[in-house]
Amino acid sequence: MPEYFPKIKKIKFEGPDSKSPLAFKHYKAKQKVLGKTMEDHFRFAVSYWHTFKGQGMDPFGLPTMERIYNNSSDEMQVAEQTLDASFEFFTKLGVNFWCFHDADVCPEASTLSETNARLDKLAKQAKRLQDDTGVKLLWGTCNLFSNPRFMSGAATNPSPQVFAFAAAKVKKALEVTKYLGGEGYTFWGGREGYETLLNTNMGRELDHLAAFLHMAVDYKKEIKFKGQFYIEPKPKEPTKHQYDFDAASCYAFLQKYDLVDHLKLNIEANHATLAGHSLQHELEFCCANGILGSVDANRGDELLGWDTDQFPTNIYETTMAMYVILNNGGFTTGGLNFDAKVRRQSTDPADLFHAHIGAMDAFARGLKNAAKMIKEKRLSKIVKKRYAGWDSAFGQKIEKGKVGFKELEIYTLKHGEPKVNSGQQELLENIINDYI
Ligand code: XLS
Ligand code: NI
Ligand code: NI
Repeated sequence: MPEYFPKIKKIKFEGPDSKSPLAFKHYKAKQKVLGKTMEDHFRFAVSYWHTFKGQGMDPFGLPTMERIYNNSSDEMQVAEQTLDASFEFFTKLGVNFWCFHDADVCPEASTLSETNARLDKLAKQAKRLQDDTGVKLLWGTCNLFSNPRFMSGAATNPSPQVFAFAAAKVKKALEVTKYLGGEGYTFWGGREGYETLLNTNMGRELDHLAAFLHMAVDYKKEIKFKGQFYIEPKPKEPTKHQYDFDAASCYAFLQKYDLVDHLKLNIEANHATLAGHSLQHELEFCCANGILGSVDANRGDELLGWDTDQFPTNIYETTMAMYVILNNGGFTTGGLNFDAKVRRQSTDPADLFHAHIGAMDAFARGLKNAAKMIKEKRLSKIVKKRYAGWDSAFGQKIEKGKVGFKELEIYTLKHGEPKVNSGQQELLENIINDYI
């Protein structure tokens, strides 16, 4: 097999003093933190679409990135070369997982059955590469947004024929994900939303989306696919309004349609900020409701209002994210998938490595910081104290539903004005900075 990244050797841990751009300074796969190796904490995954199919196109310009694996006019040959190149990349980088959409790996043919036959062929190759390298599939997914047939949505399309086409695609994607031993499967509502309410029957579309997910749940059972289903919130882009707006609206949707037991959430940092939240907020919401599944690790740009999908580099953010994730017991089926792309001007193959190395190091630092915060309990003690009143006999009576408005009025008339306590935000912010 030819080498596709001949200038790059296996990336090693060299420690914080290393000046080598192609080495880890903080991420050491086998190093234990809070009793678990870093690789097991993170379960890092590379996303196939950005890293191997992204070529620097934007709405104003053509691709900027040349890759040797694209050097053929035969699209199946390109697909096969790209798969080989990707596993060389995963191995050299030292990540244990990958994620892909059917359409990233497999160029669509003119009929569904031909496309499926192509996908089978490529899945076989992927399986062989997985077996050879030990790299596993964190989750698979289906692209229901690029082809023009999906311009008005997939499960929420006004046409039942498009709904059926989408169902057939997801059916196949589930089979392939199962075949590859995928630990999960993600539903991101590519164009499940609307551009204008003038032509949209929102209630009907939501019912259809739920029906679609129920069919997926049924089929999952039928084929005995054991992976975890995820739904990935995003408020806008490509449509003006996406139904899976944020974690809270996904949760309400899942509850209404009796799907909570079947789907957890895949939270993406840049989608959180597009929804006017922080990544930490979205994670915390999921933990509070027992629905955290996996994370698409990236970041947006503070000054741009779209999904820039940049690699995470902000240590403050990785620290707070890991703090929430660790406090929730860490990942089980999920992991950290770098749903991120290098900038359009970062045209060297080496830039793909720099991007991932930087992101993995940023998370390693976040993990070490968060572990120290958890061990030292400076933050959690203050939070615990802030709510201590609820642990008293009086607070417990309320929490356990033993008193109502009448008793609380009697109590208040007797005890008068409650004492107010400082929220100590600045103190807490200073404590965090002690760890960064
Ligand atoms: C796009 C989404 C997408 C999903 C997978 O914004 O993040 O990449 O993660 O379909
Ligand atoms: Ni994503
Ligand atoms: Ni995104």
